[in-house]
Amino acid sequence: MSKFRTGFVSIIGRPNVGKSTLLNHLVDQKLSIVSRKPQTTRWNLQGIKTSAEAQIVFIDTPGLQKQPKLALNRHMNREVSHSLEHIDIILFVVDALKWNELDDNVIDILKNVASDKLFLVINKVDAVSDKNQLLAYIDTISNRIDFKEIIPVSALKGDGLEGLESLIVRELPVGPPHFPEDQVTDRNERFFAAEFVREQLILRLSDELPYRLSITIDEFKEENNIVHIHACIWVEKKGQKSIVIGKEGKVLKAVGKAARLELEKLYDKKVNLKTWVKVKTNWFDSENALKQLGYFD
Ligand SMILES: Nc1nc2c(ncn2[C@@H]2O[C@H](COP(=O)(O)OP(=O)(O)O)[C@@H](O)[C@H]2O)c(=O)[nH]1
Ligand SMILES: [Mg+2]
Repeated sequence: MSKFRTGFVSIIGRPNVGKSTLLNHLVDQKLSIVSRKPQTTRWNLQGIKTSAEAQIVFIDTPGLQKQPKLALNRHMNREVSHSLEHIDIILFVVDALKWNELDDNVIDILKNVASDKLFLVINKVDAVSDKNQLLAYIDTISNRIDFKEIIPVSALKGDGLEGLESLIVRELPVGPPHFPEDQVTDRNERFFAAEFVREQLILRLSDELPYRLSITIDEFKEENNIVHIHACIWVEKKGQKSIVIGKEGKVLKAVGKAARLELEKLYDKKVNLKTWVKVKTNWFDSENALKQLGYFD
């Protein structure tokens, strides 16, 4: 136990590079919701992995947002800045195939971080056929900023993750664990109820609408081994309400069913999930409404 290592590892990058997929595979559990659409992750989320030799607390963060004019986007960028405080290692995740100006913005932020804390994680290498191209890509990035380690991985397939983990453990300070060994996250069951409902909406609704949704959990109680959940879906306009409900309630029904199945897996209990849709005008650009919807807890 004397050589036990413990530390915090933040996962940073622009939207869609695979940060949440990486967190889920590193902790062997689906905690963070994943989609091909930006803005899927809105909150920092800790995933805790404890082994005989170390406890690593991974922090998944929202993708860095450009020009944060809206209060919601400002909130997401604040989450990213917080995740850089009191951190032992930062994983800067990039997509092996695509670089864009948002990656440049992430580099600007990371320039203030000591390079011995910085790992460059090149994700989605499963999708790269020309490995020489990959080497050139890595070269270009490492000419711009120094990294302690550079690790190509496929978060989706799990390739390279064991190596990544052992490099991380090597860098962590010696110290006792911060969390009980069976704890996998800092978030409570309520949080996942809201997130898993939001994930199903993101998957089913066309591109713009998911950004206009937020979920609150108005009731959460366990009785006779069944978890009873009341989830409210907040939209900003009446028209959006009918889209979320769908013809004859089809969309909402499908969302409720799929989210329930995911939650039953996570909790390992039966779930009774009820959903409502309500309108709150312009919620995503009001600090006050964001507070009411739980964004500053
Ligand atoms: N081919 C491939 N796709 C991936 C990989 N990791 C993530 N993705 C996909 O990239 C998209 C964005 O993933 P997500 O984890 O939500 O990215 P985030 O916005 O950075 O958290 C999803 O469609 C994932 O399935 C990978 O290693 N290989
Ligand atoms: Mg994410």
